[in-house]
This record gives sequence, C-alpha cells and structure tokens, in this order.
Amino acid sequence: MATSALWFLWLWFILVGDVTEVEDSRRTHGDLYPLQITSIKQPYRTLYHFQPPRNWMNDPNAPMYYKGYYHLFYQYNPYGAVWRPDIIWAHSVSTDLVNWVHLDHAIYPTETFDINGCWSGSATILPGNKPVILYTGGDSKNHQVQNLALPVNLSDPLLQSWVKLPQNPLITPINGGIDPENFRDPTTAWQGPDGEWRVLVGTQGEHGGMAILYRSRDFVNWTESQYPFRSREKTSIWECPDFYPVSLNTTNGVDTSVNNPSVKHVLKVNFNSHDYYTLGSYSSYTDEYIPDTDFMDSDLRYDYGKFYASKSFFDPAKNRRILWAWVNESDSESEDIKRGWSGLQSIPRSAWLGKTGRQLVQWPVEEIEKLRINEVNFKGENLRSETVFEVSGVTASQADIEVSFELPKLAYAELMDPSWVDPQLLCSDKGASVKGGVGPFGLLVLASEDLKEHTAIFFRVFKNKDRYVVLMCSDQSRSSLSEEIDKTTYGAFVDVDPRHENISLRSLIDHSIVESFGGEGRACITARVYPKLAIDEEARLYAFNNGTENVIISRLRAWSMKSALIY
Ligand code: DQQ
Repeated sequence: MATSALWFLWLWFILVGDVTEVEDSRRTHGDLYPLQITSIKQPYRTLYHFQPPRNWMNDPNAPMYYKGYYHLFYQYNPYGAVWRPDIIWAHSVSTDLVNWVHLDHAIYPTETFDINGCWSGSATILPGNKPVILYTGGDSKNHQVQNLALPVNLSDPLLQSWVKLPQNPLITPINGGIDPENFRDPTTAWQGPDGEWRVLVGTQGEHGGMAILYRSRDFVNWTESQYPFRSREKTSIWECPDFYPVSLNTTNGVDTSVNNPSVKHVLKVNFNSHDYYTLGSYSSYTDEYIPDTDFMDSDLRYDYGKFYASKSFFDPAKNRRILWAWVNESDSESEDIKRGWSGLQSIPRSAWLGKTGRQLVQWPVEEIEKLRINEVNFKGENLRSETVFEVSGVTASQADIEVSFELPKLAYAELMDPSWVDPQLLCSDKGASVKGGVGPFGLLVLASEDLKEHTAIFFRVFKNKDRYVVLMCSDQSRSSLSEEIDKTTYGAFVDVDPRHENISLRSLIDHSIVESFGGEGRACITARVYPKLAIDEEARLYAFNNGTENVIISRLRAWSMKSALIY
C-alpha cells in the first residue's frame, strides 16, 4: 500500500473512527484440538476464576472498559496446554468482571511484523472513546517490535474484529543498546500536557532491566526519549511494565494521563518471577520518574505468591483502578498436558494508595461478592492456644472467607532477629506446625478431614524493640499428598500494628487456587494447590492457633461461592 494510503487509513480512524472500509485481515483462527479432557476428572479447574475452556493461557492483555463491556485479552496457545512463541491474543468480554463470554481470537500472527508471535501489550483509549492496542510482534527475523491494532468497527461494543495498521512495526529495536530479542510489552500510553503520547517498552540493557520511553504526536511515529526508567540495582529484563497515577487523597482510581499534585505514580515491572512496584514522582515536563525507594530496597510486590505479568486499567464506569494477573500452575507440565489446560487469571482487584502513602492496597472487586451464598458467621470466639476447630456449613472447595483476629495479649511474642529480613524464608522455617508465642494462627483451607492435607494461611507476631512485626504466610507444604508439586511456602510482612487494630484475613478459595489478602489488602499471597483428598465436597475449612497466647476471632464470615458463568 502506498504511504499516502496508509496515512489516509490512520487519519480516517482519528477523524471518523471507523475502519470498516479496510479489508479485515481476520480469518478463522480456531483451536486446533477440540476439548479432549472429558474423560478425566477435573478437580482442579476453577469455577469462579477466569479460565479459557482448554489449552494454555498466560498474561492478561489490554484490559479495558468500552461501551458497557469489560474486555480481557490474554496470551493463549490454541494448540495445547504449554506455552509456545507463536502465541496469540484470545478475547473475552464481561459486563461485571465475574461472568465472561469467550469471543473469537482477536490478534494472531499474520504479517511479517508478528509472524512469530503476538506477545503482550496494552490498550489506550484515544480521545473520542477510540480504543487502540499496542502489542509486541515477533517479526520474521525473530526481533521483537511494537505494533498497533485498531478495532474494525467502533460501534460494536464487543470490539470483535481488529485490523493491524499497515505501517507496522511502529517501534523497532534499532538502537545499538537494545537487545532485539528482549524488547517487549508496551504499556497503556498516557498523554502529557504538550499533547504528546508516551509509552514504555520493557527491555534489558547493559545495566539490567529497564523500560524505554517513546513519545509520539500521532500514535504512529514514535521517538525514543533520552530518559529510560531503570532501577539502581541490576535486575533481569523488565517484562510487562505498567505505569499509572494513584490518588493521594481518595481510594478512587485515576485515568492514566492524569498528573497533578494530588497523585503519585506507580511503576510496576516483572522480573525474577514476581511483579514488583515502586511509588514515586513523575514529571510530565522532563519525563523523569523518581522512585521514593528503589525496587530492591523496598521489595514491594503486588502479591508475594504466584501472580505474574499483571496489567491494570482505569475503569471509568466505577472510577477505580483494577489490576489482575496470570496465575500459573505449580504442578508438572505433563499433568497440564494430561488435563488439557494450564493457567488462570486472578480475581480482578481494585488498587489504591494506602493511608501511609508507602504502599498500595488491593481488594477483590466488589462484583465478586454477588457469588456469595449461604453465609456462616460468628463473633467473639476464643481461639485458644493449640486448638483447631472446624468452620462448617460452607462449601470449602469454593468459598470466600473474611476473618478478623484480636490479640488480647502480646506478652509472649517471639523476639525478632534482625537477620530475618526475608519473610518467605521465615515462613518456610517457621511453618504452620512450628509452635510460637503469638501465632501461628489463621485458617487451614482445602483441608482433608484428618488434616493430612491442608494449606495454612496464618500470621505470627514478633516483637522488635518497641514495636511489633506481623508476618503473613501461605504454607503449601502439606497441601497435597502428591509429591510432584512445587509446594513453596510464601510470606510477607504486613504493615499492621496489632496493639491498635485487629489482624484481618480474606481468602478466596476456588478448587486449586487460594488468593489471600492480609491486613485489609496490605499484603496479598496467591497459591496454587492440588489436594488428593480435600477435593470438592471432601474439602474442609478450619481455624487454628498454634501459639502460646490465646487469640479471639472477633468476627468470621464465610460464604460458599456460586460458579461464575464463563462460556
Ligand atoms: N509473556 C509474554 C511476553 C511477556 C511474558 C509472552 C511475560 O510478552 O514478556 O507470552 O509473562
């Protein structure tokens, strides 16, 4: 196509907003293998977390709200239950972030600029409510390049068809320093006061992981800015960067282009198998981002368990920032292949800046509560030292539990050793069965009746000079009789002062996933577990206290969860 015709296409989209005239490059790109899993019992499939019907999924891509629908695109392998480089974008929509409808695949390799795979990317809503997607293509030389896709028909709220801009690729790793095989995952773009768009692309330079900033007036021609975002310390490649403002004064979300004295900025990147973030200040004039504390010094993570390649978006329908992530399996690839699927999405979480201004707080979106049925609740129950009791009346394999613990006495809190800086290590050294002073206390979920299998989500309180340190753990070491599973114990410190507030825990349990929120969302830990005994109606729920001090359950509410409609 001649250059002038390409410009006409782009101009047409900007001015008129509909590219139905352009030939739709979409072709049927269905799953090659039909569902082959009917004869296998499926105790580990989740029933209210998002999963495709079969095959492999990983990163959420380009979440957005458009004309009444939430859109989730995601990395998907239509050919089986393992990842492969020529991955594509599958697409589902929802009106409530709970129930989902799968649509035709949205973006898949067709052109030289993405023939080796359509990797992660993000949506930006351009003025006039026009969504566009920037994504990474693996080109014919296996270089990673950034491409633009546009909806074919803006009057279709389901955005079912996408067309790739013929000018693609728009951003290529032409600069000497950029490794062409590690240059990917463009963010949602934001617009500066000068009207120019900015976007970050993750990569790895000689100083380690970083994100390169590009600027553009028209979203087509991008130039590299001289200020990459990087960390003081060397990290591996930064995948899936995300950059957005959070309000200093309210729990409401803020649109991605907002920058004024009432916001701080969040930079989230993935490395070392985790989603780390920093909070900091960003100048739209110089494009410099100055983190309050460096990645390696703060160890701030969205989640201290299994939670990777998250994406966030601003939801204008409810004025909130929502984020979610891919939750990988913990069992073997051969099990995934046998089952016919691998991977799921976390429950979408609202995220905002905590009161201290030093960390984010996350909480499952309120819509998920409509799945709650058959509430069980009690108040003021004494959880005596070295006791376990069953919380009956809920479907323990598919439940939502909120519990709040009051600690009347802290006298026997163990002394904190200054060398205990790694909460994950501390949790694995001091698992749920290791007796303590104040704690361990918490929940045993997906537990068998004889307790041979259980996943323990619990707290321990330590004394550190004149203050207390609260450790939250998710201990998978006894989660399954099966040996072939990664049962790593996870841990996080929670910023709660037990002298002045109760310690709260919420856990979302869905057959093979346990998503836990400690201290009202100040620390989150997600785990995957595959019990052999504690499945379906055989699963039980218990509260336990393995410490010397009594603990009071000031309130416990638990619900069975209905299944979401995901088809
Ligand atoms: N997954 C995608 C990449 C991204 C990685 C490929 C993160 O774009 O860097 O499936 O999980």
